[in-house]
Amino acid sequence: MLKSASCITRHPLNPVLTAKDVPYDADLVFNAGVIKLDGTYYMLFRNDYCYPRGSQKLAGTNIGLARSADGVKWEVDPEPRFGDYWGGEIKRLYDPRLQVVDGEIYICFAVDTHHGIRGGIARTDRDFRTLEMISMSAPDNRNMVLFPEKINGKYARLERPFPVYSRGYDIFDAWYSDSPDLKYWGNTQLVLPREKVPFANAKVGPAAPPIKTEKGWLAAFHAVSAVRPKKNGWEKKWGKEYYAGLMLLDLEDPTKVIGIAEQPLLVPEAKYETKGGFRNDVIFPGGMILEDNGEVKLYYGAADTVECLATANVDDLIALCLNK
Ligand code: BMA
Repeated sequence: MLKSASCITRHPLNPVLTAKDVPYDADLVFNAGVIKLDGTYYMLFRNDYCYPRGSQKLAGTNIGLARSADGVKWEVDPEPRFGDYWGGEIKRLYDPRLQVVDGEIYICFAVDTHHGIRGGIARTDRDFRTLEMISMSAPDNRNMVLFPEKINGKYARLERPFPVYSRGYDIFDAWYSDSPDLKYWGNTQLVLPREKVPFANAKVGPAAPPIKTEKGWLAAFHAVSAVRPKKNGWEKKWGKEYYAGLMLLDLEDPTKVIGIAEQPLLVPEAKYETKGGFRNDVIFPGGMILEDNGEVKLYYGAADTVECLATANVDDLIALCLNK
């Protein structure tokens, strides 16, 4: 039986954001990106809404903005931030991940298009009003996250291309690419192959954008196991479990894994992770913040339905990666 690491604590006010906190049509509020700017926390969250509201008939996806003074209690803006009608080639944007590099705010999205799923990188302003798409990967690729600074003069990202022919059913890995300008990406290298993660029998890929520590880049990843399909959520045949994993990457060369926690960081255990959601037993981190006192706030989508927070000490997380 897998268990969550003992060094991480779920926040007692979990879930910290749900559809009830959203003043417009909202049903599943999850897989958010979070950053802290001048003492204020900003969250962009995915909102899958139903029509009629609460009907379990999914009607669309948009991206909402929430703000917080303490990272726990959130206030949602009156309107969704980025709409769900894109026209043309793009069908929808979802699973936003936020990062600040050289003072600019970037959002990585999964982008469903008429010709495959692509990883998009966009720039926004400090009010999160504008969206300038800078680059879109070739399909299929998603779960893209940016490192918080250039490494050896290049922007750097982790990503999860998903090859459907060559690796076997749903076996995907985490990769690295870098870029001089966020537009042209190359130097693509394998970072975390699925077989290196003992608790995943299916895909692994990036989750929250990495944070910098003295010992290396601390990077949360998602790790998926295929299990017997079960019906205890909205979806009739949901047969996967999603865990949060953790690894430490070399500061100078982030394609080098210094350590991988042999046990998952978070395993679905709490009621809001295991019962009555859209897809139960899913934990998907999208934001990680390192506070000055060494506390790490990890934000994660639970059961594809609500947004949660767990906290840990950064040294404990590093020790976990080194299996100490
Ligand atoms: C993935 C994505 C995520 C989601 C996960 C679990 O394929 O769609 O957004 O959280 O599945 O349903």
